[in-house]
Formats: sequence, C-alpha cells, structure tokens
Amino acid sequence: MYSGLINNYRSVLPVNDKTPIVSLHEGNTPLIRFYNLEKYLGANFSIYGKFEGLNPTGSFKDRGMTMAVSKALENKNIDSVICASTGNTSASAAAYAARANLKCFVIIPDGQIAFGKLAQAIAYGAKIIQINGNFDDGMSIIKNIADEQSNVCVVNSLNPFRIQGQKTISYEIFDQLGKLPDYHFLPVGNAGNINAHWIGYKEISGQSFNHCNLCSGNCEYMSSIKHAELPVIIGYQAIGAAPLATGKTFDNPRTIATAIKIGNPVSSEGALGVVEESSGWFDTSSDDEIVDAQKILAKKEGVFCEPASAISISGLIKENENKKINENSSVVCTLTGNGLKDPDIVMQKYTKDVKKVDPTFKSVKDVLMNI
Ligand code: AN7
Repeated sequence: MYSGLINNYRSVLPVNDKTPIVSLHEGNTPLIRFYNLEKYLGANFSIYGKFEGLNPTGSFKDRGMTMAVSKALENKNIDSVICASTGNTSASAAAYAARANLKCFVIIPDGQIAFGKLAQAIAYGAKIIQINGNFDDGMSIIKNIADEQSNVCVVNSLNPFRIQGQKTISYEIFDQLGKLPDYHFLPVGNAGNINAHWIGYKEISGQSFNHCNLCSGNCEYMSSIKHAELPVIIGYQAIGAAPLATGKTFDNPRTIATAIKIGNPVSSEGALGVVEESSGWFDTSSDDEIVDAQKILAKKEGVFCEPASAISISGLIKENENKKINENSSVVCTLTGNGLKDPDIVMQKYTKDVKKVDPTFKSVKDVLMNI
C-alpha cells in the first residue's frame, strides 16, 4: 500500500529509523498526457502535466512539509512550526503540524491570499497572523524568528528538508515517464521548487549513468552524457512579480496569481544557477495569459489548476509560438496547486454559462433543445 513519499523514496532522503514519519500519503500524483492540448497547439512534441493539486492539501508543498515536519518532530526541543506564506505553505504546514501535534503559526499578507487557502489554515487549527504588508515582509520577519527561537521550526523553503521532500517530484516523473523529460516548465515564486526539481533530476541522472565503460569514473565523457540527458528548465513568473526574469527585485509585486506574488525570492541565486546549468531560461506571462491558460487546460483536459500553476501552460504556449521546443521532445509542466483553492478567479474571469429555469421537465428540455 502506498504510504507517502518518505517511505517510497527513503533511500534518497535524510531520514533514519528513528525519524517519526508525519505523512498524509502525499506524492504519487498523476503525470497526465495532454493529447487535446497538443492538438490545440499543433504541437509536434508530447505534453504532460504533473498534477500536484492532487496532494492532500492541494499543492506540491505537501512533499516538502512531510519532510520538514517529520524532522521537526524528531528534534525534541521543537514544539511549534512557523512559516510566512502566500497561502499554500500555510495550508500545508497547518495540516502536517496538526497531524504531528505541533503548534502552527502562519504569517500571511493581509487580504491577499486565496480564500480556499485561508479556509484550510483556519480549519487545520493554525494560529494565523495577518500582517499589513506583503509576503516578502513576512519572510524577513521569519528570518529573525529562525535566529532567535530554538523551540520554533521554520518550515519555509529555506528549511533544507523542504527541498529534499520536494525533489521527489523528479523521481516520480522519471518513474512515470520511463525517462527524463526534455523540457520542464514551472512557476517560480520564492524559488525553492525549481531548485528541488533540479536536485532531483541531477541525482537521477547520476544514478542512471554511474558507470562509464571507458574509465568507470566521472570523466569528461560521463559529464557530457549527464548534461545531455538532463531536462531544460524553464521558469515562468508573472509580469508584475518577475524578479528572476528581469534581474531586479519588485518592492510592490502585483499579479492575480497570488501564490507567486513575490518580489524578492529567498532562493534566487540557486534558481539562476539552475537555468544556467540546464541551458534553460526565465520569462514572464501577463495576468490575462495566465487566466487564458487556466481556462484552456480546464476546458480541453478537465484539469483545473490554480492561476500560479497555469503559468507553466502559458509559458509553454508562448515558447511553442516562438518555436523554442524541439520536435518529438517530451515536455512536462508542473501544475503546482488545485484550482479549487481560488474559486474567486472563476467567478470574476470566466463567462458563466448558467441557465435558471423552472423545476420542470419541459423547461429543462427547452434549454437542451436550444443548445
Ligand atoms: C501554487 O505558499 O511561496 O518558487 O508561501 O503556491 O518554490 O516558491 C507558494 C509558492 C508555485 C512557487 N505554485 O513555488 C507559499 C508560496 C504555487 C505556489 C509556487 C507557489 P516556489
């Protein structure tokens, strides 16, 4: 029986027999081939979505949180976890802390997080601290707390165990696809996840090619094979919150994709290294492009992801138009969170085809006949 990603990938994670595993059976999310999207885009390559919205709290954060909270519980001095969050980290931290009987504090930007995420943090019993500022303000407070309070564990992605848990996405993709993809698109906010993907891919390629027939070591030939096998990583940000795509911090980030409304990412340096090493790049989408991509994915494939996640798809649409994707290659888009978290977007931005009629067979039939 599947019992969560720590048990599944134990050999590549920093746990031992004494680590108490805190799990909600996260991971093992589907890698779905998007045939309709391929046809719609006239793509001569294959497109897959890794639907992380199907994790227990509805986002990829659960991969990191099972590790971070398990390691927090292993440390007997710790009685609380804390994070600053644009929403998903707080929902995930609150759920895993509840399961571990730890207290949970979350710092969120006032009035700027999706309704479903706030509802989750409340339901899971977190102590919620709203600040009259943005995510980046919250993050700088967190850094001070990390230095001062030894009984409180910070579970933002600067916690190295988070990244270790999140790297398992690459292992799953490799297992599901039977090979490494050629291109990988993902949204970038605080930039932990792009680093996690790359660590996973590099570890896998090291394992797959750990034997050279010529020298049985790590010669130049080996490195060139490894490099050729690794996916090109393409990170997308919203135009109004694009520190990595533009090379400058944003004091007042703005985007409809509140999950990635971040102006000064904690893991910038690592993220820049990833795109350089993978021969990838950063680029941006507008809010309209993000919402269009969300609609296309929902209507063409039946997959409803949140706006931040849809930027993977809007990025792919743009790079396909720019002819940046090689023929016959395989492309994976990480769909980081579930669309149900942010229903307000649908009510504001979609055409709602709702007919109200009398509760009779005749009136319903009239509607059916006129479609
Ligand atoms: C759906 O919850 O930062 O680049 O505090 O929720 O690793 O930060 C969320 C980030 C992408 C960006 N997609 O990942 C938080 C938070 C979704 C997200 C990202 C987030 P990183």
